[in-house]
Amino acid sequence: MSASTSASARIAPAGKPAEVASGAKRERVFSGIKPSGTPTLGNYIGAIRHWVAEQDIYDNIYCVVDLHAITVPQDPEELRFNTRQLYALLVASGLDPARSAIFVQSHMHEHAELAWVLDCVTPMGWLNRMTQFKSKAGSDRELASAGLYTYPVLMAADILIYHADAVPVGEDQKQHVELARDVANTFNNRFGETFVEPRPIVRTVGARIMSLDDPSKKMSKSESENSYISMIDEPAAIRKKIARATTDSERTIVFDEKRPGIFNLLAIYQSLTGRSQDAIEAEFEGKGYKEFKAALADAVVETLEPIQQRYKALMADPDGLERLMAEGAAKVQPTAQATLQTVLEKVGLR
Ligand code: ATP
Ligand code: LTN
Repeated sequence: MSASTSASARIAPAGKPAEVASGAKRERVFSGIKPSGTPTLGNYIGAIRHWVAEQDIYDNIYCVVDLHAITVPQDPEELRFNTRQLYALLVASGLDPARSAIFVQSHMHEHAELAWVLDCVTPMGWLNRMTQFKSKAGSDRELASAGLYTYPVLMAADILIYHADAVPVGEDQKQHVELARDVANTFNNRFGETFVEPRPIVRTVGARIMSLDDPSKKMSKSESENSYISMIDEPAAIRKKIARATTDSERTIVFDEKRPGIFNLLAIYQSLTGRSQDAIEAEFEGKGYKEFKAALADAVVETLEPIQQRYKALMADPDGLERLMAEGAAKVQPTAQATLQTVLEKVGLR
């Protein structure tokens, strides 16, 4: 049996098979997001909004990856809160628990078990090349956790355990998805066809939203508050952060990659309005940064306000939220269990 046909039943809600009208199987996508802080506009533009928009195209699995969050120190209370907050924000953004399986990684012990087996077939040389480890490990690499080092293998387990065909991510995660592909290939060569080799899906516009105060760095929820817009920032905070965002001393509002501050703000505007670069440049011809920043702030507020309202309603019903999380895990559990069992047998552990 080929890897793709050995994938167990498609993950689809009861009564809604994950098949398109033509009868063809939908491709399965898997992606994850860390509860390492409040998600940012970068997470929304680079990842979440695509997941939402493409729910009817794919067979979808989305995961709040709390095991990945603890690869760097987290306050336990904050982590518990951030996991629920992130789950609620995914649903509030439009990920629909009826059309997508949405669950919390640590609720599925199979991921960590598969990761151990995959750790044992992954050469250290591959991990040494991962650029995220280099940037997250800080100045003293000897002090970084072993979990941070093997992080991409756990990510490979997340993806491979569900036989995902594709992984929609921001630019920074492309290298990790390629590693997952290599790990799948290595395992298949050694033990026989088991895993699908997944491919990354990276969008060109908005795949890498940069920090507001240092446009040479990725906008990140683990950095200082003024560097990012969080998905729950109030309109006044959004306007203030955009007004303070780094630009340059030139005057024209044009897409010029050599001017990273204004380029980044224009990229955000382009992502949120869906307009072409030419149309945006024409809109702001002869206008100043102040007018452009006000228009950008309006676009951000307009995007986030309805999400924030739904988010508040979800957070006001903690039992309902727990129920959604449990149902999400129950949906994916049979597939994860079946894959792990197959792997244990192939390796000789069963
Ligand atoms: P941290 O900042 O804590 O390291 P992160 O936001 O980079 O976390 P995740 O929350 O796991 O990492 O990312 C979820 C998704 O959001 C990934 O697909 C990632 O590529 C995407 N993403 C994160 N930051 C950006 C950004 N600034 N621009 C575009 N996409 C992003
Ligand atoms: N490493 C990713 C989060 C992540 C993920 C995954 C993404 C963990 N497991 C599986 C896609 C598929 C990050 O840091 N953004």
